[in-house]
Amino acid sequence: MNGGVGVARDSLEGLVLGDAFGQSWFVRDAEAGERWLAGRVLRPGPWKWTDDGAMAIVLYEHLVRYGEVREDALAAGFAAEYARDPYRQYGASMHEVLERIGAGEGWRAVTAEQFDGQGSWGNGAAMRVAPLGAWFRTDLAMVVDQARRSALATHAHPEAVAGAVAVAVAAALAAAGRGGPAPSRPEFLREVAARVAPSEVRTLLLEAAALPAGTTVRKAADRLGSGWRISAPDTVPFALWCAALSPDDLPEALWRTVEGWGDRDTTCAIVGGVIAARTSLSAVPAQWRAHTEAIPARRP
Ligand code: F2R
Ligand code: MG
Repeated sequence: MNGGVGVARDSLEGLVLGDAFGQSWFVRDAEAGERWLAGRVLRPGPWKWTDDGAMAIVLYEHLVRYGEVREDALAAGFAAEYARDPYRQYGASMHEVLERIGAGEGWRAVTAEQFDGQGSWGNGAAMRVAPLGAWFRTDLAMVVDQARRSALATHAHPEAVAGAVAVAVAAALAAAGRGGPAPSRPEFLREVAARVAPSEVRTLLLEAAALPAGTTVRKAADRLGSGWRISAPDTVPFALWCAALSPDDLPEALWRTVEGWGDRDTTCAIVGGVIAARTSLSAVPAQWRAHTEAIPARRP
């Protein structure tokens, strides 16, 4: 199914922009960072995207090529991209996972062995998946199935899969709602949670939905986490709560998301991918786009 290259491409561009913007906020001087953020002073460019962008580009190009997730080819595609440029701040376990897959080992065995046989519950499967949700936006059952498959190529733990499903569903709902009014934050988060298997990710999505109107970003980050553990549960519910703060204003949502600090390239990548699926990048200031490292032309 070709669910819409254009909408998925918008989501990819939003994800890459969010990743690069968030990454620019890893500043050495935390006090100065707070001041710059309060004054909304952009960090100097260029803003380089990281593993979030690198893996999302691979996944998007995979969908353009095959129209669906083919796990063997996707795992090989991630490994090939890693071999081309391993210096994109990949998660710690991904170095071994992608090197071994690149060397010809089967992805199922390699991913299942990580962390003493638990598999990774990192946020790496969730950070790259929004364009897939946009791609399959007319069929939520398909979104869930395809997101699951895309996650398992690198992350065997059910929490990582749940995080990827949640983000993909959120992007699908955002894309499907283009041109119409956005749902309320609790409605949106509950609708996402309804498609996610029982997990800590789902429990925290429902907790996010129950946070009262007027909850500050800091308070939400305290309750939900903001990626300090680099896990799917402490990243995805917070990021989707942030995406629902201003679903029609991508720059505003990214400013607010950084207020949670934490894993800011990844929370911003998720927010960017979800909101741009609905809004495109039309309201993003030219300077932001000029600062952001370009997405390379399609590779064979
Ligand atoms: N913070 C990063 N990358 C670290 C860069 C360090 C350094 N500069 C370098 O290059 O080496 N950001 C990126 O990592 C996140 C995505 O991570 P992903 O792909 O899920 O990787 P990983 O390693 O599988 O999981 C992340 C960490 O979570 C903990 N963890 C996961 N599963 C666990 C388990 N079953 N038991 C215990 N801990 C588990 C580990 O600490 C993992 O390293 C994104 O933020 C991306 O931008
Ligand atoms: Mg990153």
